[in-house]
Amino acid sequence: MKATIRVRMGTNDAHYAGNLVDGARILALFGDVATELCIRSDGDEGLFRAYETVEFLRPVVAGDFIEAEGEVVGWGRTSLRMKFVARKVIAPAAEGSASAADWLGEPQVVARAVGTCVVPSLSRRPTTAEGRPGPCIVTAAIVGAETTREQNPFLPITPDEIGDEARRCAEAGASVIHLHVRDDKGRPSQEAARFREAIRAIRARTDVIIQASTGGAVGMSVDERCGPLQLDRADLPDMATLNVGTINFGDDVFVNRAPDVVEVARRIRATGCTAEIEVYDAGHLDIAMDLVRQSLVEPPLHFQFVLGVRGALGASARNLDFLIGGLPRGSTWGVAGIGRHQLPLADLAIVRGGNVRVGLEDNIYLDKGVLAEGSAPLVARAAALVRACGRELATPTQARQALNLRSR
Ligand code: KMH
Ligand code: ZN
Repeated sequence: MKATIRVRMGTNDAHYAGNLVDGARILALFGDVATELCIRSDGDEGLFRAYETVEFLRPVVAGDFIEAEGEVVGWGRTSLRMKFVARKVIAPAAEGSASAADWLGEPQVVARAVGTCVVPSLSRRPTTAEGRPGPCIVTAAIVGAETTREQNPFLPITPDEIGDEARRCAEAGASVIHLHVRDDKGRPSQEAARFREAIRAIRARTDVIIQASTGGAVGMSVDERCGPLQLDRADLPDMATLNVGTINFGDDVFVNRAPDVVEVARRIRATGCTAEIEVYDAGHLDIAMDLVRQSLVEPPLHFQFVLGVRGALGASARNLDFLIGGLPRGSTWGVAGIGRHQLPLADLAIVRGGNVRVGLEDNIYLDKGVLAEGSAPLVARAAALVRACGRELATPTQARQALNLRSR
Protein backbone atom coordinates (compact mmCIF):
# COMPACT_ATOMS: atom_id res chain seq x y z
CA MET A 1 0.00 0.00 0.00
CA LYS A 2 1.34 3.41 -1.03
CA ALA A 3 0.37 7.05 -0.46
CA THR A 4 1.74 10.20 -2.07
CA ILE A 5 1.36 13.93 -1.44
CA ARG A 6 2.84 16.83 -3.39
CA VAL A 7 3.41 20.22 -1.71
CA ARG A 8 5.01 23.56 -2.63
CA MET A 9 7.58 24.81 -0.16
CA GLY A 10 6.65 28.42 0.65
CA THR A 11 8.71 31.26 2.08
CA ASN A 12 7.23 30.39 5.50
CA ASP A 13 8.88 26.97 5.26
CA ALA A 14 12.30 28.47 4.57
CA HIS A 15 14.20 29.29 7.74
CA TYR A 16 17.78 29.71 6.68
CA ALA A 17 19.93 31.81 4.44
CA GLY A 18 19.58 30.92 0.79
CA ASN A 19 15.86 30.16 1.34
CA LEU A 20 16.73 26.75 2.80
CA VAL A 21 13.92 24.62 4.23
CA ASP A 22 14.72 22.64 7.37
CA GLY A 23 14.69 18.84 7.46
CA ALA A 24 11.87 18.80 10.02
CA ARG A 25 9.53 20.10 7.31
CA ILE A 26 10.29 17.02 5.20
CA LEU A 27 9.70 14.76 8.21
CA ALA A 28 6.33 16.50 8.68
CA LEU A 29 5.45 15.47 5.11
CA PHE A 30 6.44 11.88 5.90
CA GLY A 31 4.21 12.15 8.99
CA ASP A 32 1.25 13.20 6.81
CA VAL A 33 1.84 10.32 4.41
CA ALA A 34 2.14 7.91 7.36
CA THR A 35 -1.15 9.19 8.76
CA GLU A 36 -2.91 8.50 5.46
CA LEU A 37 -1.45 4.98 5.36
CA CYS A 38 -2.55 4.28 8.96
CA ILE A 39 -6.07 5.50 8.24
CA ARG A 40 -6.34 3.46 5.06
CA SER A 41 -4.84 0.36 6.63
CA ASP A 42 -6.27 0.46 10.15
CA GLY A 43 -9.02 3.05 10.11
CA ASP A 44 -7.27 5.34 12.58
CA GLU A 45 -4.52 7.97 12.59
CA GLY A 46 -1.89 6.09 14.56
CA LEU A 47 1.20 7.58 16.20
CA PHE A 48 4.73 7.76 14.89
CA ARG A 49 6.84 5.61 17.22
CA ALA A 50 10.33 5.76 15.75
CA TYR A 51 12.44 6.36 12.71
CA GLU A 52 15.04 3.65 12.03
CA THR A 53 16.83 5.72 9.42
CA VAL A 54 16.56 9.25 8.06
CA GLU A 55 18.75 10.55 5.25
CA PHE A 56 18.74 14.07 3.86
CA LEU A 57 20.28 13.86 0.43
CA ARG A 58 19.75 17.25 -1.26
CA PRO A 59 18.88 20.79 -0.10
CA VAL A 60 15.26 21.93 -0.36
CA VAL A 61 14.45 25.62 -0.87
CA ALA A 62 11.33 27.81 -1.00
CA GLY A 63 9.65 27.37 -4.37
CA ASP A 64 10.50 23.66 -4.66
CA PHE A 65 7.61 21.26 -5.17
CA ILE A 66 8.20 18.16 -3.06
CA GLU A 67 6.48 14.86 -3.59
CA ALA A 68 6.51 12.63 -0.49
CA GLU A 69 5.69 8.96 -0.95
CA GLY A 70 5.20 6.32 1.72
CA GLU A 71 4.76 2.58 1.43
CA VAL A 72 3.81 0.02 4.05
CA VAL A 73 6.56 -2.63 4.08
CA GLY A 74 5.66 -4.59 7.22
CA TRP A 75 2.66 -5.35 9.40
CA GLY A 76 3.03 -5.99 13.14
CA ARG A 77 0.21 -6.71 15.61
CA THR A 78 -0.37 -3.01 16.24
CA SER A 79 2.31 -1.43 14.09
CA LEU A 80 2.97 -0.57 10.48
CA ARG A 81 6.53 -0.32 9.18
CA MET A 82 6.89 2.19 6.38
CA LYS A 83 9.44 3.38 3.87
CA PHE A 84 9.43 6.99 2.73
CA VAL A 85 11.02 8.90 -0.08
CA ALA A 86 10.77 12.65 -0.86
CA ARG A 87 11.48 13.86 -4.38
CA LYS A 88 11.84 17.34 -5.82
CA VAL A 89 9.72 17.62 -8.98
CA ILE A 90 9.78 21.42 -9.56
CA ALA A 91 12.59 23.84 -8.66
CA PRO A 92 12.83 27.67 -8.89
CA ALA A 93 14.54 28.64 -12.14
CA ALA A 94 18.01 30.18 -12.17
CA GLU A 95 18.25 33.95 -11.97
CA GLY A 96 17.68 35.62 -15.33
CA SER A 97 15.77 32.65 -16.71
CA ALA A 98 12.63 33.30 -18.79
CA SER A 99 10.36 31.41 -16.38
CA ALA A 100 10.12 31.41 -12.58
CA ALA A 101 10.30 27.65 -12.11
CA ASP A 102 11.40 24.49 -13.94
CA TRP A 103 9.75 21.10 -14.18
CA LEU A 104 12.51 18.57 -13.43
CA GLY A 105 11.90 15.81 -15.95
CA GLU A 106 13.72 13.37 -13.67
CA PRO A 107 12.63 13.90 -10.03
CA GLN A 108 15.52 14.37 -7.56
CA VAL A 109 15.47 12.36 -4.35
CA VAL A 110 15.92 14.80 -1.45
CA ALA A 111 15.30 12.50 1.54
CA ARG A 112 14.60 8.90 2.51
CA ALA A 113 13.46 7.35 5.77
CA VAL A 114 12.19 4.16 7.33
CA GLY A 115 9.94 4.27 10.38
CA THR A 116 7.20 2.61 12.38
CA CYS A 117 3.76 3.85 13.36
CA VAL A 118 1.54 2.33 16.00
CA VAL A 119 -2.22 2.17 15.86
CA PRO A 120 -3.46 1.26 19.36
CA SER A 121 -5.52 -1.93 19.12
CA LEU A 122 -8.49 -0.19 20.78
CA SER A 123 -8.83 2.33 17.99
CA ARG A 124 -8.19 -0.11 15.17
CA ARG A 125 -11.09 -0.69 12.82
CA PRO A 126 -10.41 -3.94 11.00
CA THR A 127 -13.13 -3.46 8.41
CA THR A 128 -11.46 -0.69 6.41
CA ALA A 129 -11.57 -1.10 2.64
CA GLU A 130 -7.82 -1.45 2.37
CA GLY A 131 -7.07 -3.51 5.44
CA ARG A 132 -3.88 -5.39 6.04
CA PRO A 133 -3.31 -8.23 3.58
CA GLY A 134 -4.58 -11.72 4.31
CA PRO A 135 -2.45 -14.85 4.51
CA CYS A 136 0.12 -15.17 1.74
CA ILE A 137 -0.29 -18.12 -0.63
CA VAL A 138 3.06 -19.63 -1.59
CA THR A 139 2.94 -21.69 -4.77
CA ALA A 140 5.72 -24.17 -5.47
CA ALA A 141 6.45 -24.77 -9.16
CA ILE A 142 8.38 -27.97 -8.60
CA VAL A 143 8.90 -29.48 -12.06
CA GLY A 144 8.29 -27.13 -15.01
CA ALA A 145 8.91 -28.02 -18.61
CA GLU A 146 12.30 -26.49 -19.26
CA THR A 147 14.49 -27.27 -16.24
CA THR A 148 16.64 -30.38 -16.66
CA ARG A 149 18.34 -32.78 -14.26
CA GLU A 150 21.63 -31.69 -15.80
CA GLN A 151 20.91 -28.14 -14.63
CA ASN A 152 19.71 -29.22 -11.20
CA PRO A 153 19.95 -32.86 -10.05
CA PHE A 154 17.22 -32.26 -7.41
CA LEU A 155 14.49 -31.85 -10.07
CA PRO A 156 11.70 -34.39 -9.32
CA ILE A 157 10.58 -36.47 -12.30
CA THR A 158 8.85 -39.71 -11.25
CA PRO A 159 5.44 -39.61 -9.49
CA ASP A 160 7.03 -40.62 -6.19
CA GLU A 161 9.71 -37.95 -6.49
CA ILE A 162 7.03 -35.39 -7.33
CA GLY A 163 4.85 -36.51 -4.39
CA ASP A 164 7.79 -36.36 -1.96
CA GLU A 165 8.85 -32.93 -3.19
CA ALA A 166 5.27 -31.62 -2.92
CA ARG A 167 5.16 -32.85 0.71
CA ARG A 168 8.47 -31.15 1.52
CA CYS A 169 7.21 -27.91 -0.06
CA ALA A 170 3.94 -28.11 1.90
CA GLU A 171 5.92 -28.60 5.12
CA ALA A 172 8.02 -25.56 4.23
CA GLY A 173 4.92 -23.40 3.77
CA ALA A 174 3.53 -23.94 0.26
CA SER A 175 -0.22 -24.24 -0.14
CA VAL A 176 -0.33 -24.69 -3.94
CA ILE A 177 1.71 -26.95 -6.22
CA HIS A 178 2.02 -25.76 -9.81
CA LEU A 179 2.39 -29.04 -11.65
CA HIS A 180 4.05 -30.20 -14.86
CA VAL A 181 4.95 -33.84 -15.48
CA ARG A 182 7.64 -35.65 -17.43
CA ASP A 183 7.88 -38.86 -19.44
CA ASP A 184 10.23 -41.73 -18.55
CA LYS A 185 13.11 -39.96 -20.26
CA GLY A 186 12.47 -36.77 -18.27
CA ARG A 187 11.01 -34.90 -21.26
CA PRO A 188 7.98 -32.62 -20.72
CA SER A 189 4.67 -34.43 -21.14
CA GLN A 190 1.03 -33.38 -20.80
CA GLU A 191 -0.38 -36.93 -20.87
CA ALA A 192 -3.43 -37.36 -18.66
CA ALA A 193 -2.16 -40.69 -17.30
CA ARG A 194 1.09 -39.13 -16.11
CA PHE A 195 -0.78 -36.29 -14.43
CA ARG A 196 -3.07 -38.87 -12.78
CA GLU A 197 -0.11 -40.68 -11.25
CA ALA A 198 1.54 -37.47 -10.07
CA ILE A 199 -1.70 -36.04 -8.66
CA ARG A 200 -2.43 -39.27 -6.77
CA ALA A 201 1.13 -39.31 -5.42
CA ILE A 202 0.75 -35.74 -4.14
CA ARG A 203 -2.72 -36.29 -2.64
CA ALA A 204 -1.49 -39.41 -0.85
CA ARG A 205 1.04 -37.27 0.99
CA THR A 206 -0.42 -33.80 1.50
CA ASP A 207 -3.58 -31.70 1.18
CA VAL A 208 -2.02 -28.92 -0.93
CA ILE A 209 -3.96 -27.39 -3.80
CA ILE A 210 -2.90 -28.85 -7.15
CA GLN A 211 -2.70 -26.54 -10.11
CA ALA A 212 -2.00 -28.33 -13.40
CA SER A 213 -0.25 -26.58 -16.24
CA THR A 214 -2.09 -26.25 -19.56
CA GLY A 215 0.90 -24.33 -20.88
CA GLY A 216 3.01 -27.47 -21.20
CA ALA A 217 6.12 -26.87 -23.25
CA VAL A 218 6.75 -24.63 -26.24
CA GLY A 219 5.58 -26.29 -29.46
CA MET A 220 2.82 -28.50 -27.99
CA SER A 221 -0.66 -28.41 -29.56
CA VAL A 222 -3.67 -27.20 -27.59
CA ASP A 223 -5.07 -30.74 -27.44
CA GLU A 224 -1.81 -32.02 -26.06
CA ARG A 225 -1.57 -29.19 -23.52
CA CYS A 226 -5.06 -29.91 -22.18
CA GLY A 227 -4.20 -33.50 -21.17
CA PRO A 228 -4.73 -32.90 -17.41
CA LEU A 229 -8.26 -31.59 -18.08
CA GLN A 230 -9.29 -35.02 -19.42
CA LEU A 231 -8.94 -36.73 -16.04
CA ASP A 232 -11.92 -38.23 -14.21
CA ARG A 233 -13.47 -35.92 -11.62
CA ALA A 234 -11.73 -37.62 -8.69
CA ASP A 235 -8.30 -37.07 -10.22
CA LEU A 236 -8.85 -33.60 -11.67
CA PRO A 237 -6.54 -30.89 -10.38
CA ASP A 238 -8.09 -28.07 -8.31
CA MET A 239 -6.80 -25.40 -10.64
CA ALA A 240 -5.43 -25.11 -14.17
CA THR A 241 -3.31 -22.41 -15.73
CA LEU A 242 -4.69 -20.32 -18.56
CA ASN A 243 -2.06 -18.70 -20.79
CA VAL A 244 -3.72 -15.83 -22.61
CA GLY A 245 -1.08 -14.31 -24.89
CA THR A 246 1.80 -15.15 -27.20
CA ILE A 247 5.28 -14.12 -26.10
CA ASN A 248 8.88 -14.55 -27.08
CA PHE A 249 10.20 -17.16 -24.68
CA GLY A 250 13.97 -16.95 -24.68
CA ASP A 251 14.93 -18.02 -28.21
CA ASP A 252 11.52 -19.70 -28.71
CA VAL A 253 7.99 -18.40 -29.10
CA PHE A 254 5.29 -19.51 -26.65
CA VAL A 255 2.25 -19.43 -28.92
CA ASN A 256 -1.21 -18.72 -27.51
CA ARG A 257 -3.41 -17.74 -30.47
CA ALA A 258 -6.70 -16.08 -29.56
CA PRO A 259 -8.96 -18.97 -30.71
CA ASP A 260 -6.77 -21.45 -28.80
CA VAL A 261 -6.99 -19.35 -25.62
CA VAL A 262 -10.78 -19.37 -25.94
CA GLU A 263 -10.72 -23.15 -26.40
CA VAL A 264 -8.50 -23.76 -23.33
CA ALA A 265 -10.65 -21.39 -21.24
CA ARG A 266 -13.78 -23.32 -22.31
CA ARG A 267 -12.22 -26.64 -21.40
CA ILE A 268 -11.06 -25.39 -17.98
CA ARG A 269 -14.52 -24.01 -17.25
CA ALA A 270 -16.15 -27.30 -18.30
CA THR A 271 -14.10 -29.20 -15.69
CA GLY A 272 -15.00 -26.87 -12.81
CA CYS A 273 -11.30 -26.24 -12.14
CA THR A 274 -10.39 -22.66 -11.24
CA ALA A 275 -8.29 -20.87 -13.85
CA GLU A 276 -5.12 -19.06 -12.90
CA ILE A 277 -4.45 -16.47 -15.59
CA GLU A 278 -0.76 -16.32 -16.50
CA VAL A 279 0.34 -12.76 -17.30
CA TYR A 280 3.73 -12.38 -18.98
CA ASP A 281 3.12 -9.00 -20.57
CA ALA A 282 1.04 -5.91 -19.89
CA GLY A 283 -1.53 -6.56 -22.64
CA HIS A 284 -2.42 -9.92 -21.12
CA LEU A 285 -4.57 -8.16 -18.52
CA ASP A 286 -6.66 -6.69 -21.33
CA ILE A 287 -7.05 -10.12 -22.94
CA ALA A 288 -8.25 -11.46 -19.59
CA MET A 289 -10.90 -8.74 -19.40
CA ASP A 290 -12.06 -9.74 -22.90
CA LEU A 291 -12.43 -13.33 -21.67
CA VAL A 292 -14.60 -12.04 -18.81
CA ARG A 293 -16.80 -10.20 -21.32
CA GLN A 294 -17.19 -13.46 -23.27
CA SER A 295 -18.07 -15.30 -20.01
CA LEU A 296 -15.10 -17.64 -20.52
CA VAL A 297 -13.68 -16.85 -17.11
CA GLU A 298 -15.66 -15.70 -14.14
CA PRO A 299 -14.57 -13.03 -11.65
CA PRO A 300 -13.11 -12.82 -9.10
CA LEU A 301 -10.06 -13.67 -11.22
CA HIS A 302 -6.75 -15.01 -10.02
CA PHE A 303 -3.60 -13.85 -11.83
CA GLN A 304 0.01 -14.99 -11.84
CA PHE A 305 2.42 -12.29 -13.00
CA VAL A 306 5.33 -14.18 -14.52
CA LEU A 307 8.01 -11.51 -14.81
CA GLY A 308 11.50 -11.75 -16.25
CA VAL A 309 10.97 -14.20 -19.13
CA ARG A 310 13.49 -13.19 -21.80
CA GLY A 311 11.28 -11.62 -24.49
CA ALA A 312 8.40 -10.56 -22.22
CA LEU A 313 7.84 -8.04 -19.40
CA GLY A 314 10.89 -7.52 -17.20
CA ALA A 315 11.09 -8.30 -13.47
CA SER A 316 10.94 -4.80 -11.96
CA ALA A 317 8.99 -3.09 -9.19
CA ARG A 318 7.74 -0.55 -11.72
CA ASN A 319 6.28 -3.27 -13.97
CA LEU A 320 4.74 -5.06 -11.01
CA ASP A 321 3.11 -1.85 -9.77
CA PHE A 322 1.77 -1.15 -13.25
CA LEU A 323 0.16 -4.60 -13.41
CA ILE A 324 -1.29 -4.33 -9.90
CA GLY A 325 -2.77 -0.95 -10.91
CA GLY A 326 -4.60 -2.61 -13.83
CA LEU A 327 -6.15 -5.50 -11.89
CA PRO A 328 -9.91 -5.81 -11.97
CA ARG A 329 -11.44 -5.15 -8.54
CA GLY A 330 -11.59 -8.18 -6.27
CA SER A 331 -8.82 -10.10 -8.08
CA THR A 332 -6.17 -12.11 -6.29
CA TRP A 333 -2.65 -12.16 -7.69
CA GLY A 334 0.78 -13.66 -7.29
CA VAL A 335 4.23 -13.08 -8.73
CA ALA A 336 6.65 -15.57 -10.24
CA GLY A 337 10.03 -13.93 -10.88
CA ILE A 338 12.25 -15.79 -13.31
CA GLY A 339 15.83 -16.77 -12.48
CA ARG A 340 17.69 -14.49 -10.06
CA HIS A 341 14.56 -12.32 -9.78
CA GLN A 342 12.59 -15.04 -7.98
CA LEU A 343 13.18 -14.12 -4.34
CA PRO A 344 13.52 -10.33 -4.81
CA LEU A 345 10.19 -10.25 -6.64
CA ALA A 346 8.61 -12.50 -4.04
CA ASP A 347 9.65 -9.91 -1.45
CA LEU A 348 8.03 -7.09 -3.45
CA ALA A 349 4.82 -9.10 -3.84
CA ILE A 350 4.66 -9.97 -0.14
CA VAL A 351 5.03 -6.32 0.88
CA ARG A 352 2.31 -5.32 -1.59
CA GLY A 353 -0.15 -7.84 -0.17
CA GLY A 354 0.14 -10.37 -3.01
CA ASN A 355 1.05 -14.03 -3.26
CA VAL A 356 4.22 -15.66 -4.54
CA ARG A 357 5.46 -18.52 -6.68
CA VAL A 358 8.90 -20.06 -6.26
CA GLY A 359 10.51 -23.31 -7.33
CA LEU A 360 12.79 -25.05 -9.79
CA GLU A 361 10.50 -24.39 -12.77
CA ASP A 362 11.50 -20.72 -12.71
CA ASN A 363 14.82 -20.68 -10.86
CA ILE A 364 17.37 -23.35 -9.96
CA TYR A 365 19.51 -21.36 -7.48
CA LEU A 366 19.05 -20.67 -3.79
CA ASP A 367 21.86 -18.09 -3.78
CA LYS A 368 24.23 -16.88 -6.45
CA GLY A 369 26.06 -19.98 -7.68
CA VAL A 370 24.40 -22.25 -5.06
CA LEU A 371 21.94 -24.76 -6.51
CA ALA A 372 18.67 -25.13 -4.60
CA GLU A 373 18.34 -28.68 -3.29
CA GLY A 374 14.82 -28.92 -4.69
CA SER A 375 12.00 -26.36 -4.49
CA ALA A 376 11.40 -26.76 -0.74
CA PRO A 377 14.42 -24.60 0.28
CA LEU A 378 13.08 -21.85 -2.00
CA VAL A 379 9.65 -22.18 -0.37
CA ALA A 380 11.33 -21.91 3.04
CA ARG A 381 13.06 -18.68 1.94
CA ALA A 382 9.76 -17.24 0.69
CA ALA A 383 8.05 -18.29 3.93
CA ALA A 384 10.72 -16.45 5.94
CA LEU A 385 10.09 -13.31 3.87
CA VAL A 386 6.35 -13.60 4.53
CA ARG A 387 6.92 -13.88 8.29
CA ALA A 388 9.47 -11.05 8.33
CA CYS A 389 6.84 -8.81 6.81
CA GLY A 390 4.40 -9.67 9.59
CA ARG A 391 2.10 -11.66 7.32
CA GLU A 392 0.67 -15.10 7.93
CA LEU A 393 1.37 -18.04 5.60
CA ALA A 394 -1.79 -19.41 4.03
CA THR A 395 -2.70 -22.99 4.86
CA PRO A 396 -4.24 -24.98 2.00
CA THR A 397 -7.67 -24.40 3.59
CA GLN A 398 -7.11 -20.64 3.77
CA ALA A 399 -5.78 -20.63 0.19
CA ARG A 400 -8.85 -22.57 -1.04
CA GLN A 401 -11.05 -19.94 0.53
CA ALA A 402 -9.05 -16.99 -0.82
CA LEU A 403 -9.02 -18.45 -4.34
CA ASN A 404 -12.71 -19.42 -4.24
CA LEU A 405 -11.97 -23.04 -5.13
CA ARG A 406 -14.74 -25.58 -5.20
CA SER A 407 -14.55 -27.99 -2.30
CA ARG A 408 -13.11 -31.41 -2.94
N1 KMH B 1 6.58 -23.99 -20.06
C1 KMH B 1 6.10 -22.74 -20.54
C2 KMH B 1 6.27 -22.65 -22.02
C3 KMH B 1 2.09 -22.86 -17.57
O1 KMH B 1 2.53 -23.73 -16.85
O2 KMH B 1 0.90 -22.62 -17.71
C4 KMH B 1 4.68 -22.51 -20.20
C5 KMH B 1 4.30 -22.65 -18.77
C6 KMH B 1 3.03 -22.02 -18.38
O3 KMH B 1 4.97 -23.24 -17.96
ZN1 ZN C 1 4.36 -23.92 -15.69
